Amino acid sequence: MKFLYSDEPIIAVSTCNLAHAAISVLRISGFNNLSDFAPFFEKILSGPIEPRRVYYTRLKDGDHYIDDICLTFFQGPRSYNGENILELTTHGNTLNVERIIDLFTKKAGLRLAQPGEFTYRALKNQKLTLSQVEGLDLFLNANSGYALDQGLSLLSGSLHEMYREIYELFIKHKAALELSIDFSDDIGDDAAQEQFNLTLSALMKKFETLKKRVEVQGQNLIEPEIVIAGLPNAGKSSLFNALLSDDRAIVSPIAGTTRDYLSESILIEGVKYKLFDTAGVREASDLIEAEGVRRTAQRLKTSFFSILLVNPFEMQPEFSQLITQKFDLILFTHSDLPRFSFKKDELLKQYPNLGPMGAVSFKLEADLEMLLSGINKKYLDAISEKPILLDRHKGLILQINLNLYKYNLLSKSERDIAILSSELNLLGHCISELVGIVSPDQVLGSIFSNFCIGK
Ligand SMILES: Nc1nc2c(ncn2[C@@H]2O[C@H](COP(=O)(O)OP(=O)(O)OP(=O)(O)O)[C@@H](O)[C@H]2O)c(=O)[nH]1
Ligand SMILES: [Mg+2]
Repeated sequence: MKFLYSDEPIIAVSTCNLAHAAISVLRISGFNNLSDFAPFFEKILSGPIEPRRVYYTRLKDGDHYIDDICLTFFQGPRSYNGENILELTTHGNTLNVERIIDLFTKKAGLRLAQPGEFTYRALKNQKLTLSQVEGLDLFLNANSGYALDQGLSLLSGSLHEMYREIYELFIKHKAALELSIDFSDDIGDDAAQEQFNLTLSALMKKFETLKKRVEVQGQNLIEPEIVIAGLPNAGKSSLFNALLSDDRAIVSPIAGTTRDYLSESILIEGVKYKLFDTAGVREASDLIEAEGVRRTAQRLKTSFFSILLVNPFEMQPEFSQLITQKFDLILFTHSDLPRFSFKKDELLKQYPNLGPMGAVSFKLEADLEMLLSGINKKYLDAISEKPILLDRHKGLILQINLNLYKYNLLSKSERDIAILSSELNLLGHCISELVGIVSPDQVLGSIFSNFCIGK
């Protein structure tokens, strides 16, 4: 976060850096005089450049013709971040883009922007609140349609509106409390009390709908993880490869082939998950394997969807310990082998709990669809209540809930206005943080660390 206090003019590529992209957008921000750039553009720009109009021109380095470009000028404060911004649409070849950046940094006194620096300036110039910045981050890094929608909703849509409404209701209530302290003689105790009650119940009612959206589930839906676990030789890596349609993990009949977890992205019904193949759980023969087994347990704890694979032909004593964890699905592998039913029944007698937990025999090719639709169903169920995705927001909403509850109780019994005011201030602090009006430095660092250069 070196850039926090800098306002030098900066430049960066704002489109993704694809080697063969047709076009690329470069942004220059924070300069004072547009005319400083005149030597870089050809004569058609001899007239004044009107803001928000696109101009086609030729970029040059002295007499050297560099590229045909389009440029648009956004005059601060009416721009994305409140500063003067010049957007250049150039041809996308990365070499070309690097040459243009080089030209402006070496000959126009611009500095290469750091990740998130454009948006940080938008926050600093109050063009965006902190919550909107987080919404933008969610939108840009979304792993599903739901996350895209929520990112947008935070950026400028209904969720942003709801936060603002809660903030405004809070301000109205604060005013009602002050009215009852300072002006009850003028308007009368009853009228002041009525104002107090009305504004508080409006705030609580509005907040109730928001609160429901953090109570629905505890899993990480921003980057949901699917974890395949089981004893060695259960067929975990085989399933992992089959789901990815790729020979990504080594499969072998030697127990303990996978010694640490592997992960890959997988797209299921428009949602990007992280799929994990883990080390088989058993009494480890060395330190590395022991670490692998410990990591399996860790992955299971944070998983969105966990699958236990059971090969009834290869049991180990550690199985009893493994099944104390909660799995979304238990699958029997090796169902193509003779004596499978016999082995499975034998196992179910020993572990009767496996049956009711939904264990099914599994034929790799045939049942992948069933497995994928089970995962998708869980995701759809999880988002049906429109959960809030961002942890900072979830934490603040729960904190506001607690403060509001305490404040409401106090307001019914406490006659000491000083105590009531101080409780209301605590509540106000949390609500301001949720709306993003207060921007504590510690949250800024973690939010902006996610941003790419050029945003
Ligand atoms: N017949 C049969 N063989 C299977 C099935 N699933 C996996 N295998 C075989 O079982 C052996 C072990 O499979 P893996 O996928 O490597 O098992 P794993 O659970 O990853 O094992 P570790 O990495 O050692 O923990 C390999 O030889 C696979 O080809 C199945 O459903 N039927
Ligand atoms: Mg394996």
